[in-house]
Amino acid sequence: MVAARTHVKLGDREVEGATYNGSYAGPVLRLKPGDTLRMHFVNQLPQMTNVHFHGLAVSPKGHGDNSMHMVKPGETWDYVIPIPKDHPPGVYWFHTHGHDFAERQLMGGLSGTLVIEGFQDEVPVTKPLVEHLLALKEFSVGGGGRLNSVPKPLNGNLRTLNGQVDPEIVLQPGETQLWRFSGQTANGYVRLKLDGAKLTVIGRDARPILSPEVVSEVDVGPSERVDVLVTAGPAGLYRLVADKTATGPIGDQFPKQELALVKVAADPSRPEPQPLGPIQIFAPNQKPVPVEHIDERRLVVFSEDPVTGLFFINHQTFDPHRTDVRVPLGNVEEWTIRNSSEELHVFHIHQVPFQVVSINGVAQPFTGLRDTIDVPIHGEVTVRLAFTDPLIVGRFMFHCHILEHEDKGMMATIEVYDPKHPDADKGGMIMAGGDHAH
Ligand SMILES: [Cu+2]
Repeated sequence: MVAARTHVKLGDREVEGATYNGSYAGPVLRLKPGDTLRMHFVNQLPQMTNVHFHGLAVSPKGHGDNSMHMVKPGETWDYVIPIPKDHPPGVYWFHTHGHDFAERQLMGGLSGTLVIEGFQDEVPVTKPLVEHLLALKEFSVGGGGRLNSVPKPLNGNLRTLNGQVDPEIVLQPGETQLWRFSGQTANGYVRLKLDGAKLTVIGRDARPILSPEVVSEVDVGPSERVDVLVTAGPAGLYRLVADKTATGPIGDQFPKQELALVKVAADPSRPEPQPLGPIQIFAPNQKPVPVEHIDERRLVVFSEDPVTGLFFINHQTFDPHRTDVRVPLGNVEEWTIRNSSEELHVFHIHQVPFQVVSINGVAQPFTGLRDTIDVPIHGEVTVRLAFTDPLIVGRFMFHCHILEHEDKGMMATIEVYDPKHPDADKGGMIMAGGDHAH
């Protein structure tokens, strides 16, 4: 997979992007549990970059999902990611995780969708349905589309679906399709709405949710994935839009924009749509985190300084050489993420899916594990994390997934160590180098 500067056509705009294999929407990787992903990565960009595999519960060490390792311009790196046999299936994604330029590199195009097959087996009613993978991306047209321009103002951002401006999606009257959105935006919230139709949310962050929700709109925040069932009404043209939304008084504004034209028309060449049966879910990995004992409780405070433009976790900006949290393997922990600012933040931790226990003190029913969660303005979210899988031993990060915030400091490091072998491997602390640096 080659990261390079690329001329990209977005609708009628010609921009200079940064892409994987020349494609603004990025390649789609399809894997099965038990597979090993081997990626020979070539950095032809004029700056450092790397690849993070968002949401995967895999090793953060060495050539694994090692976001600490930077690939310098002109260098290569071989990612080897064994996917456990019992890894939850679903939609994941991969993207640049270079600090402090992740925002502009991702806006330039550096991301793609990664599917671990098997979701349709866990939600059998979806098996015969047409599946669309729909990557939401945004491009800053304000900076003239240049790779290194800081992507402001957000108001000028162009949101695309699979790298296309206002593409067409076709269904037959009465047909139900599985639309699998991934929020591959750097900062942007997308409030999805489809003319005259309800959306049935059946999955979040790769996994099926245990109680599907029928909604008239659904927010897909930065890095979140949402699987929805859409049933077409009578023949006609409909609009899928990103409705107006905002992230708070000092946050970002997102104006309404059309995302796709949805064309409903009979198609005699395809089978007649059948009514959808009951939604049953068989997801063996969708279990709450066991709570016989909580080994540690931690407070993670997201704050910012509007004067300096810096963003903090527990009053510090990111330092890759500092280890902020050390967790012995085997711990089950409860973290309270507090937002003491006037805008939304999105908590994400690498390697470890978590259970959302409460939001602003209100207990949350268990509907499924997540790898991202919005933290409300001046509010807090408590999550429960099981650091019990020996595979995740090593150093990795947790951060706000609004990449502007991450780049400006809102990221911290965590080390999960094996108390039986505390010095066996510090894991992942390689900040530069190529094939010969290990
Ligand atoms: Cu944030």
